[in-house]
Amino acid sequence: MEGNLYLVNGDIVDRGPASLQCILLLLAWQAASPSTVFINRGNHEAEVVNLKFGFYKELMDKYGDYVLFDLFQEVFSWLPAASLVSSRVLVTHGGLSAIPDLCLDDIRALPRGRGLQPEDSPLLSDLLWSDPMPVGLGTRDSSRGLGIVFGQDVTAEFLERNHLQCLVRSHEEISQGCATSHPGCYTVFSAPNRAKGVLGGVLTLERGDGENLQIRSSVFTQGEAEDVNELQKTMNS
Ligand SMILES: [Mn+2]
Repeated sequence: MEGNLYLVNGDIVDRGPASLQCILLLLAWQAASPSTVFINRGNHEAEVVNLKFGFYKELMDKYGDYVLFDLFQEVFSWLPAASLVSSRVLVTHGGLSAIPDLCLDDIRALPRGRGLQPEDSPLLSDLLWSDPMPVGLGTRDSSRGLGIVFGQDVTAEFLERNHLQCLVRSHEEISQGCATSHPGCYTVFSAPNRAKGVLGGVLTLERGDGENLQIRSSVFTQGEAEDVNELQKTMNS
């Protein structure tokens, strides 16, 4: 809708047989309206993951051309690791890092381009691969093999240090589309029916009267656009 900004939080490919159409459509929207459409990098916008989870095979089946795969890796390496909304909400695909005293400037300083892969940078890898712990404090290694798991104390300290309201991330399938993973950390997952019955989630961030943004969650089901907003609720104010 006119006047809205749209941020897609990564993992656009490796999600079924039409990943190519999804990423091309998003890139076309971004090219047509670069000040309106924003795309964060997910852990699936990466070479080793694409080789294993479908995007490489999809490109080879459709075009049989490794050069195209290489071009996509170049494009993916230019996608930002995170986006900052109204200086108050940090949106990244995975989560936080165990790097001490992590600041927004550390994220801004991350290199991009030239085919850079997440495993080339510990911070980039953590931002794209980490998960919040629902309970428990501190940080631990992740069973995913990359990234960490982090507690609400890590989130709270990061938000305080960077004068942020909250962290929004994706990366985990949430059957109800959106959830509060722990205080200050929301998860939104927007691929309905990835597993049967999974809802697609959308978070809407709006300026309110005060400093904080108002965050509302909505869900949709596959192929039923009329259901958008049907289950809207306010997550905080
Ligand atoms: Mn992911």
